[in-house]
Amino acid sequence: MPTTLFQHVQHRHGSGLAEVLQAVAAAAVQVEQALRTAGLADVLGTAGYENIQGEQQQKLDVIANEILSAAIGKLPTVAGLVSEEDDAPVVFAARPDAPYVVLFDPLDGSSNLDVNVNVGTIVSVQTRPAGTDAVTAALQAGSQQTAALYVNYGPSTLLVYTAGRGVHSFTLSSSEFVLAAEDLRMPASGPYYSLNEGNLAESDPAYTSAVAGLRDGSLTGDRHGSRYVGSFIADFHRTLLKGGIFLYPPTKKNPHGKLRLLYEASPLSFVAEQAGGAATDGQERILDLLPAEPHVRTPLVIGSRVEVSAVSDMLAGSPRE
Ligand code: AHM
Ligand code: MG
Repeated sequence: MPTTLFQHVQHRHGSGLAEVLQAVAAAAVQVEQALRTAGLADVLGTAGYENIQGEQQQKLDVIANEILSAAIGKLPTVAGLVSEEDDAPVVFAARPDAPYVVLFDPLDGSSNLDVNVNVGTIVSVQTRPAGTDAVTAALQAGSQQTAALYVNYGPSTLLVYTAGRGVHSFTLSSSEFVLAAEDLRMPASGPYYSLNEGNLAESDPAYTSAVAGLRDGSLTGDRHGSRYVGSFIADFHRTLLKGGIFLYPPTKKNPHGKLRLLYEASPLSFVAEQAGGAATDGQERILDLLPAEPHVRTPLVIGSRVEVSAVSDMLAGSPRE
């Protein structure tokens, strides 16, 4: 009998967390169904309004947000949630003492949907310290995360999670995620660098030097090829399995980087570290950053230990925004 996500999490981390991750997984199955028939159901394209971060919401962003928010909102163990698509955290006033808060990007990379490229759902689970409210609990450092999870909607739909004891991968088989691989390890170094090279001209020159060094082999001793999908989950998942490095530097347009700390950078940094990789904002470990507000952004350098360490050394002397 294949092992389900619920069984795996329950066995290793107990029923409380298993119920939360299972609710997310069940919501992801619904999102996957919406994505699979998107071209037929008139749900591609923009919804006609922007989220609080000034980005065009796609119709499927809105649909995925509703599906995840409803599933998580039903859990008696969840005190509040933070979604990329909501202006403010949602606090469940009826259960201020519930143990968990859940932070998520319902559909990351959604601007790629019209061209049928992989998209993802990214989730972070924090435990509420006794005596704190849900918003304070949501604003803890990433090092305090109880669990991190992402779903990669692609040729196969995969769910990858960590709750601090390794990284495990599940494949969607009809309506259930079943265990595909336990204890994934990110190679110590790998063949690819991944970033939007169009942004380099308006980034810190130290990033240009680091990328040149990755390309010509002078940074780590190995030459790196280029891979960039422009959908974070697709670029991260490749980096997890094959090794290498993903970078989203600060730019003129996004002086603090583009990716959001709490529900993009932080959960994937937890996964990366649990798989033997590393993640930094160029100066500090991502998991040590303390968010000032729910939608805060961060520069991100994430991937194999060798590449992240070499790029960090190169960035160490560069000025901070
Ligand atoms: P989104 O959360 O609005 O979808 O934006 C995040 C996405 C990531 O998936 C991806 O890594 C990045 O934006 C790509 O940005 P760019 O198009 O600037 O390269
Ligand atoms: Mg996103």
